[in-house]
Amino acid sequence: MLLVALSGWNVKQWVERLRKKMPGREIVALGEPFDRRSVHYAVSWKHPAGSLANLPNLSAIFSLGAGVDFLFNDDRLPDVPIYRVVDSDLTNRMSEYIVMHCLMVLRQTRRYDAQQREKLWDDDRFQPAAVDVRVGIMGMGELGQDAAHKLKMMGFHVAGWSRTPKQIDGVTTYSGEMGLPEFLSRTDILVVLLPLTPQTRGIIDERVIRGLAQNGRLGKPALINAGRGGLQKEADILKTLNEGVLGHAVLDVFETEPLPRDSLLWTHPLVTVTPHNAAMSDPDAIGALVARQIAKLEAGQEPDYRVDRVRAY
Ligand code: NDP
Ligand code: OXD
Repeated sequence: MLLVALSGWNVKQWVERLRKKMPGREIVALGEPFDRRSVHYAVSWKHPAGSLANLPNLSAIFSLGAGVDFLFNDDRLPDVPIYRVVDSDLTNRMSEYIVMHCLMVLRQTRRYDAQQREKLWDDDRFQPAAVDVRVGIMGMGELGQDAAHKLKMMGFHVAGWSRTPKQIDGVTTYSGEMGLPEFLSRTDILVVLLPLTPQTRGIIDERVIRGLAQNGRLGKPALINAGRGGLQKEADILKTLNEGVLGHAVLDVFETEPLPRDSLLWTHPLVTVTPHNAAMSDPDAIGALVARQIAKLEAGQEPDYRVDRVRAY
């Protein structure tokens, strides 16, 4: 039996979707009556803490998202393998978001929107080209590497920062705490695609923002965070924007979601807010992935995209 344990998503729709992908399999939603001994697999998106405990025959948990930080908030999470989402549709959507916002920062669309509202024809029409601008990506995994590739195609100079060293064609790479200062100092647009772990929580702080290049063709550096809100210190982002250290922040994720109505980020002229939809997963693709993963397990093979519980991503 497959247990569907979700919060904030339409569980009925997910049960129906998964039943279509796996006809004949018993699928039950958390909240309905079921025999806890019959559950072999669970799918989760922000399941209520403790709800996956006491399932004696559970053999795997499938996250319905790429990020798995929510799972580790559950201190009664069963000690079984966890698999996450890696999906080309999701990856493409994230790269669309990153490339679009890098281009919008490059071409100063906020400035022209404001000028249009004022009916102002600006004679200072100079625009730097992508080849004049250095993008730095924190997190060079599935999403970071695809975004790097597509940004390079647009002409940007791209560097990446990760936990372990990497060699990626045409991308300058840095790793670890030691590599961070040099990576930041050559970055005009900082793109954050890290997972939220105990090591990365709060990493986008004043120190990191002040480390960004102040000598770039854009004038001030920009920040784009589409990883997780817990990576950023919003007070530090506001402070550095107000002090003129940071030129623009594009934020898809927030310390608290939904972003509270009284957050100063909503109305700040140098902040772009999107509602955690940089890369919404296509539910059908994710349902099909879960079905393929279970089929692999039952054929005696190891499913893909296993989460390392020690690294927590
Ligand atoms: P991956 O696990 O494939 O990549 C993670 C990258 O982060 C790796 O390069 C890893 O380094 C690096 N990393 C992890 N910890 C550290 C650290 N302490 N220091 C430096 N680098 C570190 O993840 P994905 O690319 O698939 O996804 C990234 C995140 O994007 C997800 O965890 C999720 O939070 C977020 N996301 C957001 C969405 C949205 O709509 N806003 C949608 C989907 C995902 P190494 O390569 O050395 O292991
Ligand atoms: C994810 C997300 O992690 O949508 O998949 O944030």
